Amino acid sequence: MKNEPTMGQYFAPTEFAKNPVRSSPYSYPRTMPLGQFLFEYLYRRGVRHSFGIPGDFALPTFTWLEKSKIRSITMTHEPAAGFAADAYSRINGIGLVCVTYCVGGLNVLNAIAGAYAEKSPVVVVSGAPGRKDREKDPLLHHKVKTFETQRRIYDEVTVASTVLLDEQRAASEIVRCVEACLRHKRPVYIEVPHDIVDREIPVNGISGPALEQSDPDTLQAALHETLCLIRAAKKPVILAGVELARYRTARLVVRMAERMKIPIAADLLSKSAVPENHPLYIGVYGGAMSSDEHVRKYVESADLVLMLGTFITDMSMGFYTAKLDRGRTILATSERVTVRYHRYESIQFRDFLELLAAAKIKSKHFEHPNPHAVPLPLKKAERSDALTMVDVFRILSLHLDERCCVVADIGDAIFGAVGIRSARQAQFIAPAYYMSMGFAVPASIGVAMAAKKLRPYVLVGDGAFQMTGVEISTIVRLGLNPIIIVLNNDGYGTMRRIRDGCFNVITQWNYGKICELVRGGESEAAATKGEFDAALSRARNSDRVSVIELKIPRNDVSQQLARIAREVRKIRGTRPRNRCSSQTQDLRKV
Ligand SMILES: Cc1ncc(C[n+]2csc(CCOP(=O)(O)OP(=O)(O)O)c2C)c(N)n1
Ligand SMILES: [Mg+2]
Repeated sequence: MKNEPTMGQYFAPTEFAKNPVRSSPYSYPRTMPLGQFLFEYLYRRGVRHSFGIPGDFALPTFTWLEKSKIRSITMTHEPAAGFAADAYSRINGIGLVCVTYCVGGLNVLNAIAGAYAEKSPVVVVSGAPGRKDREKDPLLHHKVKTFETQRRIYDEVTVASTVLLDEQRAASEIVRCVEACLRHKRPVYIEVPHDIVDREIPVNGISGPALEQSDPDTLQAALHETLCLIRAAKKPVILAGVELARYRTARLVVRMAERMKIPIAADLLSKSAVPENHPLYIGVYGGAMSSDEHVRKYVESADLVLMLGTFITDMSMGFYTAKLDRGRTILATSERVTVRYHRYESIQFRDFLELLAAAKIKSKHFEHPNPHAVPLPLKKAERSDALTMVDVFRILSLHLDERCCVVADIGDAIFGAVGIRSARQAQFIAPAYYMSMGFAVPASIGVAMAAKKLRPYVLVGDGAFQMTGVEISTIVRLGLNPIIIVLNNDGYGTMRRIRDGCFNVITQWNYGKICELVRGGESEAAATKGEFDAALSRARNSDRVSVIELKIPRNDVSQQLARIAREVRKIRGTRPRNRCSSQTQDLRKV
């Protein structure tokens, strides 16, 4: 039964993350040191690892972290800690980043903004100046404008925030923030003044917020209208969104699809949320960015599109190339259910999906539009062919199975990854909406920590690698073994496709040398299909981190990027020009 679709470790949240609102019975003493309570509570709610960098204002907090059962991982730079915590949270159901005031907190902000945008439940704990330090508003190191600056900035990228200046309310504030994180699947901010963290705070009698419930009449009305449309539809399709992964509801949707025989497509952000080797799975839909024309045609000709947990973004809709008519869509998310032109509020996402999955509907007729979607094996005769981006994803697909998690960075790594389809279900993680470069290498640490049995396969462009690739240093220290594939196309290839200029030139590195620098792992380069295939086989058999540099012809891109860049050029009215490379740039203006 090796090829049976599995939901894998990706869908196995820790015990407490499974139960997002109600805490299990647990009695606290009457008082506890704040730092001890903070990390004990986070541990109870599912946090097992923390990513970050200390600083003087945060040292007392880090000391409590070290004493707790949560493992603290020091990274090379805060942005990387944020990306690692984000990836960890996506898999584990909640994650933690610990930093110092402003220099650390603001450094990690971009990653937390991405976690907010893509619904990833990260708790940010920041050390801070003490209550005493704040009297008379002195100029203290790391302070930007006021002592409130960092929290106010974080209000824009979190669903709850607090500064723990009041011992009496500290425990309930911690609980409020952590529960908001779990409920909304979005980051929260907890600021811990260094002179408060050791103090005893009252902790007895704290309780989580009440469980939110659906309004029964609204729920029934939404369900009734939905079921009428499904019954009438001849060719419905499910667009499985990322919230199915966040709210652990993918199984419900797969069960419903199986009973009604409705095919399932994913989008770029939700890729792998439902098993890609399931017989009802048809591929990634995203207008011009779809994995293939079959899935695009199928979704666009469907008479009903059930968008379940879907984020409708310019990226997932292929830069406005998606053709989905509101009059034939149902959009159910954690925020509301919209059936064609009717909006239903006050419905819990899970309640709606549970009823939908249990509904009695006659099976539809379904013919798979592309039943042979898995890649063809590599032929002997083609092994010496030069490697192109199309081959990269095909060859990688041949090596993937249920123990792999592809972690894609921004650039052609993510666009091309739309087309990855392996015979056996692999997981996929990428910042496919917020699109921040530098995600993948640090995120692989979060993946490895959250799901020990998953091996990360990192796809990263040379530009993105230069941002956070040095995090291999942490990977080596932790003894992790991701396979890091650097797509070296001599600069910012994605930007070049839209508009070229010397701003797309970066320094050519000797990428393989990174292993010498960090004193661990092994590296090799590949320029042909056969070399890449062999390098992947060697890396898979190694228990150390492997860096494989792929020499990609400068102007070669995946089909998805070629299509998308064409659309962006149309929208923005630009034309690609071919002016500079790291070889031709002669530093004219220096
Ligand atoms: C943090 C950040 N800075 C800038 C960008 C804009 N951007 C998107 S793709 C890209 C180039 C990526 O280059 P590389 O990693 O080499 O991948 P390639 O496009 O060559 O495949 C840039 C600069 C971004 N998305 N994120
Ligand atoms: Mg590049």
